[in-house]
Amino acid sequence: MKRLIVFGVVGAAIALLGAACSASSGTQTQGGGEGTALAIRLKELAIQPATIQVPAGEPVTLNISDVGAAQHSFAVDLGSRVLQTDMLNPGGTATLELPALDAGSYQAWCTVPGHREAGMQATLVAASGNGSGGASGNGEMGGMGMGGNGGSGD
Ligand SMILES: [Cu+2]
Repeated sequence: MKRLIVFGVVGAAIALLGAACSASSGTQTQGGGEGTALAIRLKELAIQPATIQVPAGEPVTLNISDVGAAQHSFAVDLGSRVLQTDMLNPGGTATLELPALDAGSYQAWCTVPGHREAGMQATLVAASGNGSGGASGNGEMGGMGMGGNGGSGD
């Protein structure tokens, strides 16, 4: 009879261990890295959106993609320094990690010579305070001037 009891205790202990193990391994909390990520598109002589709105005071990740037919890049002047991506090929992507910014406006542009002057620029606006709703989707540009000048000169 004693042996039966011992086995019973051991068995219970093993069962408890098993339960503890499976419980601990099954209890993975998803530590979602909080943070803001924005998609930026580069194309022939435009950065979209032309006004890039980010929250002030927290890091922001910009996911930049070249959706055009030529090489582009993305640079932003943060005042103390300029951050920029590598030159992107058509279809290429890059990630730019912005530090926490003071509220204000920052200039962004494409570093390819002539592109900024031709309108390939944007304003990055850092604003404090979330939930200033009213996202009015007026991003449509009327008539995109189809530049007829085949731009591969020189
Ligand atoms: Cu460009």
